[in-house]
Amino acid sequence: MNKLNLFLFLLMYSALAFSSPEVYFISPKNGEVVNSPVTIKFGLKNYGIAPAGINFPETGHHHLLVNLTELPDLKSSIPADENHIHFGKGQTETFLELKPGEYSFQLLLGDWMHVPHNPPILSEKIKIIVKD
Ligand SMILES: [Cu+2]
Repeated sequence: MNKLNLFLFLLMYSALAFSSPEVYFISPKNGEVVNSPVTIKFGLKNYGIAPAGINFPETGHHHLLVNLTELPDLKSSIPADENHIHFGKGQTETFLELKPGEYSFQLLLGDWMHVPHNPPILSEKIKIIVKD
């Protein structure tokens, strides 16, 4: 490796090492009024997706938190119920049948055992309205 290549390698490596993971909603957007079924698309930067059960560094799978007032315990497995939806096959989008009303959504990445990372990789909380 010549000096220029070594320099570029170090530059790219440090850019990767210092970019923190980010999880976010591609759609819907905060405040959006939508029809049911609602298409929800998950975005993830600077991190990888792996299905539940696959232990690979710097990966995880999505969890959709619906209408939660408090986050689940970030040190243990994320519960699985209608308010904590797991995407353990590595899905990056879903369709939800929802009754009309206001909903809050938040994304939380979990590791191969469904435990949030440290520090947690958590999206902004968005609110949407499902039309009649
Ligand atoms: Cu999970």
